[in-house]
Amino acid sequence: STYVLDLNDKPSEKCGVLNVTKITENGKKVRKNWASSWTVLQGSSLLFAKGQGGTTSWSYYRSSSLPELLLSLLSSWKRSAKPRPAVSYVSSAKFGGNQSKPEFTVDLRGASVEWASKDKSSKKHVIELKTRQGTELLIQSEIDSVVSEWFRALSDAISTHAWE
Ligand code: I3S
Repeated sequence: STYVLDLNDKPSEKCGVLNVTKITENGKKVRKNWASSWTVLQGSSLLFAKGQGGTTSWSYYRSSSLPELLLSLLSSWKRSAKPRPAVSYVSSAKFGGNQSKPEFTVDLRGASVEWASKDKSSKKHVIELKTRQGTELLIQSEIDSVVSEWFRALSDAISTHAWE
């Protein structure tokens, strides 16, 4: 698990488990579907991999294969101008007998984050992320410090990549 902390030392490279739901997709409102997702921020990309069952994501976290997975993911992103098959690393990887399921990636260039207003969710510590493509996500954790760190990391990533 210390490997994960190493990655998290870099402001725009961060990973962890968050509760996530889309509320809008391509400008159209969609039904909320809160799910626990393994979340990776790398540069201007935010990737969500949904675990099967609530504990799957934590089993990655503890897995010794995680650093290799993330490093291959990160180096593949860095190598290719267009970050195309990054998700396949996640989809082909098995940890502790559980198979991960790639959900989606979000392009943070031109996106915005704010603290979600009360009418968006009854939950505490909710970030609202809006992409330029018209997708809106709510991102939440019961642990307020976790959400605060993500708020800062996402804001940093958005401003760093704003002019790309
Ligand atoms: O914004 P809403 O519609 O109150 O969101 C709640 C619903 O999505 C609810 O599921 P149903 O669609 O089966 O009613 C979820 O269980 C809730 O978690 C949602 O609200 P919160 O306040 O938790 O985001």
